[in-house]
Amino acid sequence: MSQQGRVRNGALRHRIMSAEAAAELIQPGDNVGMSGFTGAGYPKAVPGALARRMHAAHTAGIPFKVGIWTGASTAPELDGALAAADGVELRLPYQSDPVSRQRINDGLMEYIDIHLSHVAQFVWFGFLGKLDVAVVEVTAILEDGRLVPSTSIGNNKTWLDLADKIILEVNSAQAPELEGMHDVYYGTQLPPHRQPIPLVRASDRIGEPYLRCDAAKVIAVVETHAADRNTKFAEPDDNSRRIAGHILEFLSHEVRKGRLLPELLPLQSGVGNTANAVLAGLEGGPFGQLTSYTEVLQDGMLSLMKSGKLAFASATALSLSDGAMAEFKAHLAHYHPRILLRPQEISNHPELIRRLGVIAMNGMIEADIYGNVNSTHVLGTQIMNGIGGSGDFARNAYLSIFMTASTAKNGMISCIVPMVSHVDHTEHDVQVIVTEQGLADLRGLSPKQRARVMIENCAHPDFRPALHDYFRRALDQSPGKHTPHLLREAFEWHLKAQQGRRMA
Ligand code: 0RQ
Repeated sequence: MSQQGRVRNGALRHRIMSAEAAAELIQPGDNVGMSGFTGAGYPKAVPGALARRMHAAHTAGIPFKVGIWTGASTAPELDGALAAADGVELRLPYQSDPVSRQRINDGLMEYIDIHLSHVAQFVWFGFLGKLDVAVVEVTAILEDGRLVPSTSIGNNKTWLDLADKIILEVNSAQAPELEGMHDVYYGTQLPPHRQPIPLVRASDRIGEPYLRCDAAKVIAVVETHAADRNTKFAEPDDNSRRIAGHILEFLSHEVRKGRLLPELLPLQSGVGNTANAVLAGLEGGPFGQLTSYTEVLQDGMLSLMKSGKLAFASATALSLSDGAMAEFKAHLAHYHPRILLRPQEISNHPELIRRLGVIAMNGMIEADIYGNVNSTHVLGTQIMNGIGGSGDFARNAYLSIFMTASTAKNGMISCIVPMVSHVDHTEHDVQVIVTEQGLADLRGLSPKQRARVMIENCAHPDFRPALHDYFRRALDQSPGKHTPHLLREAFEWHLKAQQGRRMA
């Protein structure tokens, strides 16, 4: 398709301009809703032009910052460039950019880490203030002004509906065949008028393949030709392979017990190398006709689909390495009918996750002996990425599994601790914890029963004696015997780690 062929609406063709000219239309103090979800479908040109404008303003002594709202993480061209330009007053929801992370942890940038399913409705409810500008990447603009979405949908529907002004980036590097792979649901109402969402299988189509867009609000159209972030994955290491093995064994056990069918239930998988290794493990596993109801479709899912093990995947983003994207483009006829991309308020919707009975598998920083999970903060105060969609899935899943290697920082830090230094998922939302050491099935266990299983099955042997000793003394000395703790000691555990001293 020619670039001309991608902007098929006559009126919008007249609004084509450079990224620099489009960035001039964003004002200091604006809240800007940008497309993008885990490095897929983010605008490639306007953020950089905006960052250059901010640099120039700052050099002239003029303050220039905006609020940046997205679907989830983006890429250096967006988050990295704007953070480096000191141009972000407040960022939400999930991000994983090293420059932004540093600025947030240095106290130079505000960050609101909210559940991904909450973002759209919080904006509709008016909880986050006014959305001034939407900057949204699309694959094409149809003659009637509707938009063919890109490799992610994220919060784009909400940004387009609610922003005063819209800037569209039309990216001719995105495969034109993405057309038809999206399902944009327009039936969401505000309470008290909400109706059930009519989705009962991961593969159900409930909406439209296009994003609606009021052409009168479009102030600029920018043409780009740039690939998404190359989300590379490492070959699974020993720890990831062992974690994957424990999960597969557990799922097989659940099938034998009659608590899962051989095709399991729709899978959700978090981001990162461990999650990717678990998916790779499923490829060699006994299960077939799998489905996925997830937010991110990454390399592992695509190869599961290629091998025929995964029959269908619903997500909000196609977040692939360059190699996997080439495979996807080369075999579009195979993948097209097997994948649907939806707005994140639907991919992560608690009602749907509960109804479908999703099996959620997410990474974590640490878990405590009672099963509380920290997904976001290193040693209690430093943000790593954010909660992302892990909470949407964990609380509402049929089975909620969290995984990590048992130690971090070359074995210096135990990822199983007496009390988490920050809590994202409470013990009530966590059923299974897995490390390379083993798996703790916490279902039906009281806190004290959980503690013993967590230490024996999941903690690294180097740290087991210290954890057993803590638990024994807590049982003896804690004023409450339901969830025994030695409060000062629980926090000293993390202080020692902060000081680089080994806890055991
Ligand atoms: O630090 O990068 O400086 O070496 O944390 O750890 O082992 O590389 O783990 O890539 O699987 O990510 C929780 C961050 C795990 C991820 C998290 C240090 C470790 C390293 C990363 P370095 P690994 P992974 C769907 C679901 C929240 C969002 C989510 C995440 C770095 O899974 O962001 O689940 N989850 N979304 O050294 C000190 C510990 C540590 C530690 C690890 N106990 N103490 N440092 N680290 N454990 C996707 C979306 O929602 C979009």
